[in-house]
Amino acid sequence: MKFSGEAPTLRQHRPWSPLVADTLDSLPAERARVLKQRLEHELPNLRSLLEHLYGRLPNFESFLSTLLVSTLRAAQQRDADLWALDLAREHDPAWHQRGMVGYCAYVDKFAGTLDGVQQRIGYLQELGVTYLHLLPFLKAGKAPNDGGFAVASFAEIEPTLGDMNALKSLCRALRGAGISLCSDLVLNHVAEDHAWARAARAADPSYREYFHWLDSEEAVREQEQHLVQIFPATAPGNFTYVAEQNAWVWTTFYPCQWDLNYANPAVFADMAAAMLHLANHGVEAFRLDSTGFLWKRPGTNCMNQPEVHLIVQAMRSLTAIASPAVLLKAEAIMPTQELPPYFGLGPVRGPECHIAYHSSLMAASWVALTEENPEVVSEVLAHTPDLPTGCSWLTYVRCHDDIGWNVLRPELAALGSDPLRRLARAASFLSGETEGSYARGARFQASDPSAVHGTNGMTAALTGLTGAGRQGGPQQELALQRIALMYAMSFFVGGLPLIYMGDELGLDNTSASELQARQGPDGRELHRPFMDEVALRQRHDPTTIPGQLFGMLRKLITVRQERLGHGAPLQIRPLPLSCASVLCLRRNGQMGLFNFSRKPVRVALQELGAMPLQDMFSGAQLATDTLELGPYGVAWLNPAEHA
Ligand code: OTU
Repeated sequence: MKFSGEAPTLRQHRPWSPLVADTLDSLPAERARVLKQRLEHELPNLRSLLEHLYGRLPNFESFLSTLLVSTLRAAQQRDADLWALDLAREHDPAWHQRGMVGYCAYVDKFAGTLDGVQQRIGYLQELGVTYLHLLPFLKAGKAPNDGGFAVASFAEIEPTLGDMNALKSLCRALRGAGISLCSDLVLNHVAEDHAWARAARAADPSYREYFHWLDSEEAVREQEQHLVQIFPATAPGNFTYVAEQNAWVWTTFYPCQWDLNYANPAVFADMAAAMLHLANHGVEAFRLDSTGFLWKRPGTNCMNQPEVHLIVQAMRSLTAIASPAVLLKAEAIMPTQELPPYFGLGPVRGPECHIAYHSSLMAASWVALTEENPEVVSEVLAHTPDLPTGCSWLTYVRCHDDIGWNVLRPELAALGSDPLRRLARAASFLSGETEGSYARGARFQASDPSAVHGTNGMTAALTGLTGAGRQGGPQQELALQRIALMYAMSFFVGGLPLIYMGDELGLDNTSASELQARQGPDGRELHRPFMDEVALRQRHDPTTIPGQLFGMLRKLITVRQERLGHGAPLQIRPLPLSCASVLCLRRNGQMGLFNFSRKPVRVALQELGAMPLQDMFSGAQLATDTLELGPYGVAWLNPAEHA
């Protein structure tokens, strides 16, 4: 591992402490043998990562030793089926790269409770889902709690959703159905009513050190100059005054979310333990929430600091010891060029996350849709690096958050356009403000008229399906084609494409009455509707909108599984075509064509190079020398040797 230009120190591999040796000795022989091997493999790197973070502390050796002991204990407690899964996946690191398909939902909105989700496994299987991200289900702070992203206990389930046994049972049932459960791991902050925050508020000195404090208004003002605002309208500022302490605690997001201080090794150790505990309940993937914010360096914007990668790589190393079946997924909503480090490709080299959200690609696809021109998508993909073996992009059309626009600034600037103007145009179109716009979204955090922040709304609302009135007709047809286009692109590019709950049935935005009933003013509730049971029952009826969308996604999933190669590393390259509205992507040898315009187009096959070509959806070989793409039309093509 290299870090901040220091010469790599050649470190004599020290044996582990007597405490670690005793722990190993106390384990059943077979587990001890495997764990010893894993420890031998991981420890040099893990030690070096942690030394960079905490090596200056006098008790470093005992910290490391305690951490290793608790990691070994976690491995010891792993159920036999999970232990077996660990062994299998250790020898097959590409296990998650064979056409995995994700689905993301709130437990209550999808199925009421964790048990309810278990009842819906058949539905997920029918759709073809193999990865289920359930939005926060751990015990949350008192409402409003940022949709559960203010966690009050990492070892308890939100009581209205179930308990830890229900989680375990759900994970096992999902696993039996070939579906991996992903849980959020909200690493950056805890709820103000989490025990750590309560103890800190009550002046417990060791818990005070779990957080970041500033002791004057000047210090707050000074620091704010360097920081961004995540929720400028509903939660301005990054600090919250705590009267009991007569000090300001760092709160990047809502005031009820206290940022953890990772300079304190106890924070790292507690969060690692929380992660391994959840993994032992059967969680197979962690969505590392707000990963970019974990390390504060005064005088900087405190985003994407090198230490973030030391922390995440150390977490990865602990899972490699105690639960190697587990995937780590970075939720770093950052410009494209900031993302490679989350795969361990930055200055701190080494295994890090398996998966990361490609939010620039998502945002770019919406700009492209509004401009009826995919130029921005091409620009984003041109700057998207190939990934190391075992790593993939998570691609998506919508999620529970807004579409954040500012990640696209670098690409728009590179295209020579005024980023603010262009993003403002897309945002105004999608919120339905632009004359003639089909969209029914809404602006998010739009307090500053000179800035552009994000856009809310379900896919159906943003693509014109809602606006078309659900009475049939050409506008509805166009909207359905837009949805198919957006998902087809996501499925073509992604190692892990994610379906956001409701999109498979074309659900509209949360209703006005429901929005009113919900606590808190957060505009993102607009795209957090409850599952519509009527729509769900219509999914097999192709004369209905739910039937058409469900069928369309099923088709994408099957064709992707059967015809699109899954080999890693995956290379996605845009291929310029003479027709400006068509995005042409090469995926290893295969091609995806996406017409972002409502006008039908013809593409001369000659421009694509390879011949003959097979249409993956119909299975037929293309017989003519031009390819017709209808309004928002899509084609996935195989060169003959793949066919
Ligand atoms: C994440 O979001 C979650 O996805 C949000 O739902 C939470 O509110 C937030 O963390 C706090 O836990 O910072 O790096 O809409 O894109 O807040 C990613 C803004 C984040 C989100 C942003 C985000």
